[in-house]
Amino acid sequence: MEKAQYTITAALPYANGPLHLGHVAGVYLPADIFVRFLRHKGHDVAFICGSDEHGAAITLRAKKEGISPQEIVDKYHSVLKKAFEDFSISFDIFHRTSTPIHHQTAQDFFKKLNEEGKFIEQRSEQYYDEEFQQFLADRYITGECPKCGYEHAYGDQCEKCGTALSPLELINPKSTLSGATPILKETSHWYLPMDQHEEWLKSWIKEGTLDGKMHHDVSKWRNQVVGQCMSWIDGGLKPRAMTRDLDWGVPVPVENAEGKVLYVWLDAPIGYISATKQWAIDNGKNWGEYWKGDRKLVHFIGKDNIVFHAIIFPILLKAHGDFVLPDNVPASEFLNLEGDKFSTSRNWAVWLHEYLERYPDKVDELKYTLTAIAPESKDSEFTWLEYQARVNNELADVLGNFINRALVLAQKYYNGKLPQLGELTDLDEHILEQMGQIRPKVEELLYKYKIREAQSEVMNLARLGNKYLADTEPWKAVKTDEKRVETIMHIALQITASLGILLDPFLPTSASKIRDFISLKNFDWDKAGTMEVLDENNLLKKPTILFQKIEDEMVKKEQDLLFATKQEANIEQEITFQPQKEEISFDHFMGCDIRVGTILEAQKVKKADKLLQLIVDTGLDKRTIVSGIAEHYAPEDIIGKKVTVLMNLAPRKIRGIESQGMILMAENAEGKLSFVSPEKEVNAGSEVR
Ligand code: B3M
Ligand code: ZN
Repeated sequence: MEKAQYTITAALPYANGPLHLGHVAGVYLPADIFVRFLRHKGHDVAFICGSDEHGAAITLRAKKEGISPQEIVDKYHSVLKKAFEDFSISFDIFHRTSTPIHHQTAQDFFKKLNEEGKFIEQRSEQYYDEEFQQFLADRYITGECPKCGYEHAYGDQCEKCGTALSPLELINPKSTLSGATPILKETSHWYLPMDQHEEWLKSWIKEGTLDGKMHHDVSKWRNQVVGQCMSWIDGGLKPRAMTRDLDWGVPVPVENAEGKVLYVWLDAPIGYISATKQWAIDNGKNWGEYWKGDRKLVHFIGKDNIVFHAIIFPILLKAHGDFVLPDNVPASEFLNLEGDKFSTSRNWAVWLHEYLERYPDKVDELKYTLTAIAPESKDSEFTWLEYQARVNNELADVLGNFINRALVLAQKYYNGKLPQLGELTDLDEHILEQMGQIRPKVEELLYKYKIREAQSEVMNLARLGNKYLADTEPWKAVKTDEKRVETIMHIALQITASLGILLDPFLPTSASKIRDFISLKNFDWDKAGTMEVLDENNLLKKPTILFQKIEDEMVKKEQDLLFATKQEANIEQEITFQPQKEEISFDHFMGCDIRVGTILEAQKVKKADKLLQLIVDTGLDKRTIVSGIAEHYAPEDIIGKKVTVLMNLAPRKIRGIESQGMILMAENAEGKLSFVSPEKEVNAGSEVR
């Protein structure tokens, strides 16, 4: 049977910032593992990615950094490209959507659809900033969310309650350019009538059929992807504008469309096609083969991109007619970080390029951890403690330990030559059988996009090896039965060799080190798990340590770094202040009698968690005040404290106790209370004004 041929894409990251571990764990790493595996299985594969250099994501960033959009995309394209290279993500090409070949490809695509009447041109009123003389793209408008009242909702979405919005729904809209209220102005756009595509989409998503024929295996699609698509479709698809009034992007290739560009979500996925074209030119291939016929097109993405890859782009591809539709859209859920969502704006992130700068020789340690916790079917979380535990307990203690033991013993007993396989015991037979089952299981899981489980299955081989050595104890047996030890070591070394193969998609650097230790040059994936990977010609070298343990210091350092940014972010962004109160007259203020008092006694008020009953020396008298500070101060800690007292507040009964005045407290954003105490020594009774 012909081997399936694949075109694998990974979401084009916006060239407006660096990558964090969430992007890596959800999209780029699983895609890379899958591709490396396919290549080993002999499938023809193109692995396509690039930076997404259009849309408001770019222009807003440019505005923020005070440089041009071109400078922004140049800067971040290189940052992204380098990070991917340093992390050994094996794209065949990492392209850019600002290139002429992309603009041409996207425009041709649009033109064909437009000429064939696949779009609907429609006039409508849209927000326009008069000062900047510019129509406002969704992200350029903020206002109050009609659902939850959040005041800084965007024109396309409220980030507080998650509701998808259109700019016209915002209450009190404001332009983010000038801050002014935008006016409505008529403009015209090209709409994709998505509603006309509901029927075929339904059976394509649900049954995997297209034009009555089997198209793909739905059982391999992740539940959340099918679920999200069906809820969009069942909710009724609406026509969606495929053009925007913006001065950054691919110009709409139609006369009299000045100032209009293609919608970024039209142009970006076409970026997969233009990147393939460039790659084909560079490598003497025919790009068309990668987008036609029986090709399996697979999009690795994050869950926030599902609708674009599983509904909108398929509609466009089908309407165009020359292309295959995706065979699968493995979308991941989100990765969280130390108990909180990754957030670029709050700098709550571990940035890939920074990790790689700090730990250039710990690439596989990060790959392993991220795959082990990959958010394949539900959200998951990265913590530095887990990273340490995974590296120390699994990579170092299981994998590294096994490889090291096997190779050190091979040096000691056989000078680096492979000993003969002799007669097999029942235990050996059992081990061989288990070894043989691992590769097929790994393959089955990978073909189903269960990458996390596949990695753990490969680790089972290392576990098996460790257990085999622990059970057979060759270091003891060598004293009594050398022949037996030859067989044990032969098996252990074949396991080592199989690990050098099966680990390769997941941990390419370490796998290649292992293969170097055993001089394994012919890489034959299909032999993994058999007794035929190594023979007498393989020289077994002295191993070096594969994985250093992660010290507590490193964990502490990383945690501190992270939490320091959180504190900064709190100070800068999260505190919102109450607006100033209405003006009062001086006399009005002088009407308040405020003095310094000393707390003489304090006790909890029964059955009231929040209240303390205080006796306060006010200079004038010793009076009882009931204060709601019991959650912030213990009675015994505050005796003798100087505090500020509002004296002439009308007395009132609280829990049956008459309170004569009020202790003034400072309250922070989290509701923490603190006494307001004189900074120098002053007597009780001193007036405050
Ligand atoms: N740049 C959005 C994102 O990074 C977008 C993906 C494009 S894939 C064609 O989430
Ligand atoms: Zn809202």
